[in-house]
Amino acid sequence: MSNEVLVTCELHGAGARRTMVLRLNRPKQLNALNSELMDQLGAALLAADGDAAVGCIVLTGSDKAFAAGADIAAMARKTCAEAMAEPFITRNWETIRQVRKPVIAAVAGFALGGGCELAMMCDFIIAADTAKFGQPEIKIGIIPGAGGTQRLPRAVGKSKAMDMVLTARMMDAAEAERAGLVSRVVAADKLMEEVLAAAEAINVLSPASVALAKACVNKSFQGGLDDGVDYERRVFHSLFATEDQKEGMAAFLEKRKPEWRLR
Ligand code: DAK
Repeated sequence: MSNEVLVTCELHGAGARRTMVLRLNRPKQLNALNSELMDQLGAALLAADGDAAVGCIVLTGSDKAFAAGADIAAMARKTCAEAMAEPFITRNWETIRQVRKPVIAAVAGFALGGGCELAMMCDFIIAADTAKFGQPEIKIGIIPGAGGTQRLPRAVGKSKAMDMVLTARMMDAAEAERAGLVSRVVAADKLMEEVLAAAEAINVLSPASVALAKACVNKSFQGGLDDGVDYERRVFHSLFATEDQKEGMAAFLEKRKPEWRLR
């Protein structure tokens, strides 16, 4: 275990309740999400949620990437048995769902795969005009595994979700706003200013009504979601039994085109 800081925490604002900005910090890997980073993120989220001086939490990345997905190198050689037996990237992926305070995703650059899924687990997304969203897992022989097949259709409708999940194409910020995936798009150099202003507008409100309003809006999305995510997880794990998953991930890491073996 390294001592690298993979998530930085900065408190903004001056009122009774301030904004905690959590920034994903693996810039060389485009913030690819590994276990250590997700542990640090989970701990930072829970600490901010428990801190009475914090009103809102903002989750962000770099100018180039919010997060380009789960770390492919960390999972490329997993067997199906290992994926099923270990709490394989399920252990620390959904801590964000325990948070009662609003979490705003500030997305610039790539939000792909698990990165897009993480942004969708936030309460709303404000995007820079440079943002690109996608669920490209199909290109490496897997499927979305952190709720993408369940949350994306709820956000953008079935047709566009199918298009994204099956063709792996990316959606730019303008399309994401039209589709309802993001609440607003702003100029990249104004992203943090706009997001902090949105957070500040919430920070001055009653923390109880804010937490309950969040819980109620979330309730409208819950029907069937847990079953859907459980189902998706089983399917995701079982893909590690295929040769195509090994080939898809190996090809990415070796920077070549995959040769699908159809088994
Ligand atoms: N994993 C590991 N490394 C990554 C990465 C990733 N997802 N994305 C980028 N990198 C690394 C690249 O390998 C490269 O490393 P070096 O070669 O410099 O060592 C570095 O970041 C810069 O990337 P590129 O050179 O590729 O940069 P480009 O600008 O040319 O391209 C790109 C940017 C984002 C289009 C490209 O990097 C790309 O296609 N990245 C992969 C995107 C992807 O396939 N994402 C989905 C991964 S699968 C679950 C939870 C979560 C998940 C599943 C289950 N459970 C709870 C069960 C999630 C799965 C995924 O996200």
